[in-house]
Amino acid sequence: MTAAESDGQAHIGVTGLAVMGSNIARNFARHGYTVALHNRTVAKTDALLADHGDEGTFVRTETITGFLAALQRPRRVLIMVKAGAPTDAVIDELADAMEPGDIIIDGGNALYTDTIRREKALAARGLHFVGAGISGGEEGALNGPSIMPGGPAESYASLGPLLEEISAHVDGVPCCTHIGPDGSGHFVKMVHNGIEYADMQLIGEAYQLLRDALGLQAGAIADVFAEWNTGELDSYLVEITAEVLRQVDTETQKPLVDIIVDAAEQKGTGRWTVKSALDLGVPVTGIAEAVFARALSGATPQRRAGAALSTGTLGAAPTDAAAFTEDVRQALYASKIVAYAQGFNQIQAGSAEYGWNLTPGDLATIWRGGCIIRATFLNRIKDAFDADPDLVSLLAAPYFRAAVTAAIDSWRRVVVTATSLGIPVPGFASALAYYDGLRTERLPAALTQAQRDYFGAHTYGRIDKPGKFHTRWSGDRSEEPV
Ligand code: NBP
Repeated sequence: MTAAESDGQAHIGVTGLAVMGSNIARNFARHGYTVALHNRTVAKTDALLADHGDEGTFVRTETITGFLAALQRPRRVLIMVKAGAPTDAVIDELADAMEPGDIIIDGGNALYTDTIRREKALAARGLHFVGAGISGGEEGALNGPSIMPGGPAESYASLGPLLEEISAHVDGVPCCTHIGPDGSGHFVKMVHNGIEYADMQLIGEAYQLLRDALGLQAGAIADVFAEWNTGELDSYLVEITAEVLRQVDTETQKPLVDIIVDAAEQKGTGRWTVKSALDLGVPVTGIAEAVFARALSGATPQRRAGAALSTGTLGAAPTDAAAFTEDVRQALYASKIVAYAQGFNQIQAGSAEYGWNLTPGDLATIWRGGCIIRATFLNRIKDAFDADPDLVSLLAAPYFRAAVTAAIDSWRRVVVTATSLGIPVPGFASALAYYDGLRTERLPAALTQAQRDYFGAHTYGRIDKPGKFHTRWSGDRSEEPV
């Protein structure tokens, strides 16, 4: 049903009606909300109405003035346009025509520092700006995404019920909650995407090990992933991996995965996560390895040059396929726990840096449904943070500690086997190195500190007394307190 323009009856407006915006607008309408529609190119608005206008009550508008006039006050406008300059352009146009108390929601994949900047500028004009991370892609947008809204708590009172209603629900709990102030929603969405990169890389390594160490075909590997999806690895990404591996190319009759070019692309949120982690000083090695592994896959000239490089003497392939498959499953699970532990550490560090006061357990809750990294084990993460809201590492929580203890021997065997067969497993290996790094009582960082003091007088601490010290390396080598 299409209502007439300019009657101020729409509960919410959506501007930007490409894949995501259209589906979210339909999702609102299906939940009984009247939705004002706007898109720079009006043909998209009309296409949406022609195809889905009967799914609820929509208000067709052509101009920003008409769009805003169609909304109840305070106005709630969701922007779903391309991140970056297009988002700024739309915000500027809206803000000029909106009134204090109105709410602008950016549901795009904005960089969180842009969101901080925009929130500050709009708050100065009396407008509420909500940077909302939305995960779940096209399908989630229509049927229930995971929504991570940041911004003023005041605006959430008016906006939250709508967002919670259209979000995914798990055990009756919405996959949407107020994350925190200004850029926190987009920050959390960014780290979510980073974890997604790590998860996909680890799954890719498991696939490659089953393919190259055991010589399994895609269909057989699909069966393994389907089986894994019935246990502690139960997750959307493992589920779709089985489906993808089963897909046969209609032209060649070969597994589709064997036909697709092995160069992974990226849109940038993984890179943002790693850049932010570098600034915050948080070791997110799993995410970084995943971003670099994609870059390596696309480094065509270097890979061409590398094709002729020596393997050295390779080890023998595993003889017990079932045992090796179970080892890979354990390695995947343990590495995944590390990736999440690192991601949650980044969220805690971001929260401290920006004073957001985030609640990690809430994030585990809203990631259980709707989003790409939805997984059964997020319940365990939520339990861990419920038991200890200040948990410094997931790896220290009793459940995960026990899970990794059960997996550790398999994990080491997999990394050793992969290395001896010349199969690259940067995700598995770096996760194990991180784990061993946390465990090791004396790291070589003491030597690093001494070297830094030697060439740069950067000083060091001592294990036996407080304070900072410098050794006169180029003098008599006596030590002085600093
Ligand atoms: P796109 O990211 O492809 O953006 C297309 C939309 O942006 C169209 O409505 C287009 O209008 C509008 N637009 C552009 Br481009 N420049 C504009 C400008 N200067 N002024 C006004 N409108 C402009 O759409 P999408 O894939 O639906 O994604 C929307 C947002 O959601 C993005 O920020 C994306 O990163 C984020 N996101 C996407 C996914 C996903 O799975 N695709 C998931 C989660 C979040 P036009 O029709 O007139 O060209």
